[in-house]
Amino acid sequence: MTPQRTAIPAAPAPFLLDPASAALVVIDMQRDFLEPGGFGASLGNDVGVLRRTIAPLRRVLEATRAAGRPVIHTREGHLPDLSDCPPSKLNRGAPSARIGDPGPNGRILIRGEYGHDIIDELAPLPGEPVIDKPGKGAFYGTDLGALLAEEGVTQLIVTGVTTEVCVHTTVREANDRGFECLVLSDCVGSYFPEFHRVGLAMIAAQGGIFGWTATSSDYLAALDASPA
Ligand code: TIU
Repeated sequence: MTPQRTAIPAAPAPFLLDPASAALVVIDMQRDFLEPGGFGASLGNDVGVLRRTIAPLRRVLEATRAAGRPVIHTREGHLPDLSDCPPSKLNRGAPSARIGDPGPNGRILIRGEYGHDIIDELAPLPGEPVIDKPGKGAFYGTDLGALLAEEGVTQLIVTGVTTEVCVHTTVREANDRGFECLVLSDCVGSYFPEFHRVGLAMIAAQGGIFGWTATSSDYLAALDASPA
């Protein structure tokens, strides 16, 4: 049977949503990136600029849950003994605190610490998968690919932070694995407005070289219009 698809206005062309094959991916909406004293702040960033993503993402999360479609959360972080953190990542740059150092929300970017977890506003529901990843991409070193295959997912609705780092890396990984990725422009954010703008443009350039971009309101309207 041909799947029922709903066209979402998108760049560079409409995205044909097949709700039965789509999953929402929420990338790294962790205190470590969005709240003071965490990894993002240690790198010298103004973490407050990411907060505009929270309200639209919450609406997307609730609507996707209500439509009965899978929601997958990811978290970037490392084991307490740092055995999964390559020295190249640990020693890079001149941050105010390094991965594993103590901070106000616990050790920076370490699994199990308060700062590593997802912000309260977007907390996963019981049963929603949370993929812990050591890298920027959500496929590298995780079982995300197997999980999506099990669920019959071929389309990813991509949200989270940051646009040009973990969102981009994940979209590139997913695109090479054959997934159709729709990135929701107001539900992704960067510490750098210019990187955000260009990061989105890069996804949709050259006929959609990595995927599509659309607003969350256009995604929500399509979800509403889709057959149950
Ligand atoms: N620094 C930065 O912009 N991002 C990251 O290190 N990780 C994610 O994007 N999640």
